[in-house]
Amino acid sequence: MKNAPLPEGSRLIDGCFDKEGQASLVAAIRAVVAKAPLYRPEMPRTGKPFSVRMTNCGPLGWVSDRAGYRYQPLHPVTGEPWPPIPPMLLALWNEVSDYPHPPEACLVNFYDEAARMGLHRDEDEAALDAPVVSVSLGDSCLFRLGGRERGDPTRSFRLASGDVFVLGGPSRLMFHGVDRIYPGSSTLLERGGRINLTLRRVTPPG
Ligand code: MD3
Ligand code: FE
Repeated sequence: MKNAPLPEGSRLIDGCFDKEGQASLVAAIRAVVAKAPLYRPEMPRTGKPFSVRMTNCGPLGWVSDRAGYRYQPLHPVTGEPWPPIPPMLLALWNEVSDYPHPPEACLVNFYDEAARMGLHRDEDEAALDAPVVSVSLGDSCLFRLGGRERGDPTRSFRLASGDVFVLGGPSRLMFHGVDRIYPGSSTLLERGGRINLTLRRVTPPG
């Protein structure tokens, strides 16, 4: 059971979505991307482009540009509001988050075979009492989970299509990243690659 060695507050649900559920999610995300196209964010200050392409759905979306990281209600390229979070993802949040308010942002990350994500913490959300709920679709990745400090030891494991990862409590502020994609490890996406969805509560309720 690969759930056993995970830190307190984190829970990996292997195969949470079966093939049919994964296909439904991909269809829902394609509809989101049709309205809010994937774009390539840039690093704060340097403007270095991300290797991951991104979009969002929900009232708020996470963006990065030379000015910094932030949540905002409009797509930075189209200037339009982000489309709503698909009902399937709201249902997932209700099942696994143990949080009594809905998520406000769903960040959609698309990785081609060369994309990766450096070690970082998700700390742009004021509602740090809410977990982050992640869904992996398509090719598997090598995921790295560290500790609360950048230099803490890390452990690596594969996230596969249909896996759901819930990061709450003491795990919420742990460093994490994606070291590599395994091209050809899934047939879910016709042209390959990996999609990661992260559901987030941004603002404290009330
Ligand atoms: C561990 N995404 O979008 S999701 C991100 O696979 C991000 O695209 C990765 O990190 C991806 O910010 C990882 C799993 C995840 C999400 C949030 C976490 C792991 C986490 C927050 C704390 C600790
Ligand atoms: Fe993250």
